[in-house]
Amino acid sequence: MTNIDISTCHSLLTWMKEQVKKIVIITHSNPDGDALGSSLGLNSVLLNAGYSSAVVFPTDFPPLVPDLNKYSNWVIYERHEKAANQLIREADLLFFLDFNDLKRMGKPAKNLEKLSKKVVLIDHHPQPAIDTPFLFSDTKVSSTAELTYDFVIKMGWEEQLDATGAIALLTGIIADTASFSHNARRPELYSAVAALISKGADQHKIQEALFNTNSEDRLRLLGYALSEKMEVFPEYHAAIIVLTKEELKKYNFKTGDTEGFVNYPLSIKGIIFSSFFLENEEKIKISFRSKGGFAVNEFSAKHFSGGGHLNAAGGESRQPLGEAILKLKALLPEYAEILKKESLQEE
Ligand SMILES: [Mn+2]
Repeated sequence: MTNIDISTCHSLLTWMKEQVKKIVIITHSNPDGDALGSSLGLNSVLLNAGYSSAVVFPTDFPPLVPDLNKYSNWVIYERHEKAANQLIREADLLFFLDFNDLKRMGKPAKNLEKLSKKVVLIDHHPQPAIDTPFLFSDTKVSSTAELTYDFVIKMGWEEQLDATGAIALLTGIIADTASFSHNARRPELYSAVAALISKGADQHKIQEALFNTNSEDRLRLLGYALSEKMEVFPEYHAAIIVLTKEELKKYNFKTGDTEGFVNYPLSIKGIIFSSFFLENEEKIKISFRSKGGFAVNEFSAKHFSGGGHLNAAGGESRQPLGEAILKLKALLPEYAEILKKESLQEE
């Protein structure tokens, strides 16, 4: 069971049938596999259901969904601002997917408030800060894509979900669970996966598009990061990886190359808290991951102006890199007790 409320679906559907022709789906900036998969999947269903629907992606993205050329009606805002704004202006209804706060949308959000459009939110991040009667928010599901699948079924669009839509939705699920390794305990998830595979989603193809796309530079950067730049603090069940501007340059860094690096230290037995510092142009981007109940979203909000999920969060620092790292290291003793407790739970 998800939080997709059937009576809310019914009232939405009645209203859509009467009043809605044009729809725009918007997801968060720097869309990940779940943002892409859920948006393209829902768009495919809406097109098949006869709506004039399109996706606006705030920024560019890597080709994480297989056969991207099979998907029609999507535009990247930062590249085609005029066309995207026109779509948004003319839309009768907006879908917001995979984010809980307009801030995550970036530029396309700037005109939205004065347009005062009707919005449907489908998302799995905690504490949605978007005010709409059509709120489908559920933090226990694996991904927005899983929630979108349930939404599609409850809206009565099962027949409109074809192989193309199913591939996109399954991509979102596999991306956000890292191949069913986290947020993947609920049996309902596997019913959704079974249905998507029956519809023609090829999970092997999805794995290839998501995970086997390393460039030689990226793989060498990963090797370097793990062998030379990872510090492990067994007494705090924690590890830190730091990459500087110069190091990124040496390995011809391209955006996205360090995606997932933060997860590797968690594969060390006993490590339940991992931090990754990336020195960017004007600030330091930080990623946090944890296992069990250690809430990295709270940790990040408190100390590194960030937030996110319980076990996966982002943050930033405008201090010099050395100072930001010292700050984190100095915090570890404060959290020693809870880290120890959580590490015992994981054994
Ligand atoms: Mn997601």
